[in-house]
Amino acid sequence: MRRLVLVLGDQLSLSLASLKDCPPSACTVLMAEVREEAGYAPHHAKKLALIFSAMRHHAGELRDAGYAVRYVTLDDPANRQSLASELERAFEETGPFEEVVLTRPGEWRVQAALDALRESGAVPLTWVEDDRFLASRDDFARWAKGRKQLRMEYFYREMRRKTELLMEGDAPVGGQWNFDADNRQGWPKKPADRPVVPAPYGITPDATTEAVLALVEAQCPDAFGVLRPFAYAVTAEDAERVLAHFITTRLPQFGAYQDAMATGDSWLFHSHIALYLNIGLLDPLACCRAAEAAYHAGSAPLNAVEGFIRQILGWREFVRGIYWHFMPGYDQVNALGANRPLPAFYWTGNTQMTCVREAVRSTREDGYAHHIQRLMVTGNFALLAGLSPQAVADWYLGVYVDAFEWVELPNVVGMALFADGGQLASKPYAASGKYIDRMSDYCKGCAYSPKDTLGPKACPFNALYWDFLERHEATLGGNPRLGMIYKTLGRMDPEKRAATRARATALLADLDAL
Ligand code: FAD
Ligand code: DLZ
Ligand code: SF4
Repeated sequence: MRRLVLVLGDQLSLSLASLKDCPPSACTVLMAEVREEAGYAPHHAKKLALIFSAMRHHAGELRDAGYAVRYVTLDDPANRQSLASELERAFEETGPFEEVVLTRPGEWRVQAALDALRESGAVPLTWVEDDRFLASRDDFARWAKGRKQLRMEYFYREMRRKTELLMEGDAPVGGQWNFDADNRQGWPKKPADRPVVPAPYGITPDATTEAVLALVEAQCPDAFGVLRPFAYAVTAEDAERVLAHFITTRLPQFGAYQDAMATGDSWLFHSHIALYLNIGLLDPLACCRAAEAAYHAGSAPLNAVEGFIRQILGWREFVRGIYWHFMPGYDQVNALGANRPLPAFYWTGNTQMTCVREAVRSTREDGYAHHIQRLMVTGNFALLAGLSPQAVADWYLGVYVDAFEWVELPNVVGMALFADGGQLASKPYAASGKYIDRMSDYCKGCAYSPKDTLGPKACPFNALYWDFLERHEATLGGNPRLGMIYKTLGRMDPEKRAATRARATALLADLDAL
């Protein structure tokens, strides 16, 4: 039986579900670079290059494995420029096929478009589940059923038991599920106190990548961000090297400095592997096992290893579950009624706020900022300033090389903006400039002062923070996790409170001036 398999740009695993049980001799693989995918979000130029180059390398590996691969490039004049129309064209031109099989896509949008093609009768399409996740969509639905609240911590414990990662029988290694209390070191203010950060592991582009870089320059000249130098891995083999480099050089300090932020360096002790996990070049369980092995070998401490494993086994799987549980509709949530447009500095980095400028700088340069920059700087600012969740989500979906809606959307509307009203998080991650000052060295060189709330040089985060709490008191005031902070607000001198409100109103009236 001849099978046509469409392999998407984030399905670059040789063991992909739709290729299983089908000998290469009976299988034609279709891969297509299309404008619809290149244009549905304002993608970073490096993200376009990453996807196209990784797709081309993967096509080569599939051919080496014996598959017939029909590969359509972005600039092919016959390209109809959408996944559905390229699937239909391949079905007509290279058939006959008895079946067309697809591994379920990561995004609801793509699934809906291909379902519409199936329902039109043009292509006999069959879906198979994507088994590259440790919890299937059904597993998550079973776990979620009947629960009043969906909280990552409880999901994570089940995943630890299921995978037996860091377990001693029924108990977690070290007697605790979570070592976050040890993972909150800020970036030392004095240079002499700072740890040495290993340089990130870079890959020199080969001829295929160079051709793709030229293609992106020619075909997508207005793409956001800086394309060159390009040093990301585009093959599974090189992605494995990036992972191995992280495990030996960065993992030991990953925990301690996980939340720290440093001027000039967004990479710090993070792993920089989300992009590879999300397109199929790395396997999540293998990444967790590699970290666990480092702990057992005595080369990385438990707080670092548990923290790293929790991000992948816990957060990554949990947000995917949340996405499919609440889609469609989760992309339209707006529980706090936020509707301001995105200030231009999200794109340009042109702001006097050092923390935001730094986060946007690395975002523009590399399509990367680490989690706390995404959550507590650009995300926190968007939350406090009441920026439209949909505008903010569009930005995050475009600008990061690892951004795919199934992981981006819950992190943005659920974690950063509380726009889902608490379906993902138990409270908003709102913070004043004090938090950013504690965790970073940003404030020392900033035009604003983190210690002040009032006056032209006062950190904008401060007045916006109190104003946010006041504005949303009716919705958030009863949240037990915010009890202390609402008590402090209640005790604030009425004159100071009115002045803070006035300062916030003035800031909100002209965000672009910050
Ligand atoms: P590390 O800090 O080294 O963490 C290790 C791995 O854990 C990551 O590679 C990632 O796979 C996983 N991980 C960590 N935190 C999360 C999380 N909250 N959700 C899911 N997986 C997690 N991650 C994406 O992969 N794509 C996105 O589009 C994305 N958008 C985000 C938007 C916002 C507003 C926030 C707050 C977070 C977002 N994240 C996203 C999660 C996280 O910030 C990135 O996974 C991480 O910064 C990627 O860098 P890293 O590989 O160095 O991660
Ligand atoms: C992100 C992306 C881009 C930029 N381009 C393509 C493409 O041309 N062809 C393709 O098959 N996939 C691409 N992708 C990845 C898809 O957007 C991704 O598969 C869907 O969003 C489903 O997760
Ligand atoms: Fe950011 Fe405020 Fe610190 Fe400036 S003072 S870096 S705006 S937190």
